[in-house]
Amino acid sequence: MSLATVRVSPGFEQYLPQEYYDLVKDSQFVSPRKVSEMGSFKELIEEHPMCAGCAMTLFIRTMYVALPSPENTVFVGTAGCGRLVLSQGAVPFIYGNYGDTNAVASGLKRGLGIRFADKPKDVIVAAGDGGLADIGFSMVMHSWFRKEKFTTVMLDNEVYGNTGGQESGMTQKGMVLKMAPNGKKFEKMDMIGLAKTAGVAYIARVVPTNPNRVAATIQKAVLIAREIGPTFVQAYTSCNIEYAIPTPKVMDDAREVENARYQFTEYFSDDAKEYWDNIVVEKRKIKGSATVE
Ligand SMILES: Cc1ncc(C[n+]2csc(CCOP(=O)(O)OP(=O)(O)O)c2C)c(N)n1
Ligand code: SF4
Repeated sequence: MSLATVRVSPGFEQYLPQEYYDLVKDSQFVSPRKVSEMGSFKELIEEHPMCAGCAMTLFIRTMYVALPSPENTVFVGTAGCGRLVLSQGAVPFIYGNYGDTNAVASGLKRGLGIRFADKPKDVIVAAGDGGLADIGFSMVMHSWFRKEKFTTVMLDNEVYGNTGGQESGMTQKGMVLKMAPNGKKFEKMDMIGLAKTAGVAYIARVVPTNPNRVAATIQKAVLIAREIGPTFVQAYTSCNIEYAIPTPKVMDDAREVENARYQFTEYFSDDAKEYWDNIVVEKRKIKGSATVE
């Protein structure tokens, strides 16, 4: 998609639903928006069929607001709860078979690079922990080892939520779930350690307790993937249904988990760090310049 696709042809404004009009006139398609402005402009996602209070929706919504160039972004998702939101967003979405996301994204990113050599196209895989750490594990690892330039976002609810509560590799040891009644026997997988081993350029672990931090993390991940190499964001997005978290307590749970074992962590490879430091310096220069207002 390009901005020309969403722009309203002159004379057609009166025939468009207000919703669409708002999207093309007052959304992040038009200008970059801040998380604090969420709710004051037409977002790229509005309604979704996920469970009330699901933290994954908050995370995905924040991710949408953070996109550096939504009109030049394609999401790749798969079976699992996240695609229920992603397939309804105003950003192109491709459904990879369960487990295939990172292979699909590899081909897509390379193809877009050939077709649109003159402008960057961002590809983001967003899928569950089951889709990425279990069934898609080999595709994920090989896309990292091959240094494919796209972002992988793990929506880590530590369970197979969409299919009713099986344990995943990312479930904590000892956890009893509906379909793991004896408790999980193995440790939670260290995907961050594996990402480091595979040479991922930027890696972050984040909880949606701090939306500005989520947005900053996604922006870093997308921009570094654009220029340097693969990036990985592991996000705690609790499943209030399978973990029996009362809806009003979802954010309390997120804070508790964050404090106990899911602290914000980020890691840059040397070239990613150099690239990012330059971006920060350039941004400061623009802010400090008397001529740019
Ligand atoms: C090849 C294939 N195997 C299994 C399934 C069934 N399936 C659909 S969603 C899902 C689990 C999703 O769990 P996860 O990836 O952790 O995402 P969540 O729903 O928890 O967000 C499974 C096993 C499928 N659709 N395709
Ligand atoms: S099953 Fe869990 S992860 Fe899926 S939408 Fe419901 S609360 Fe969210």
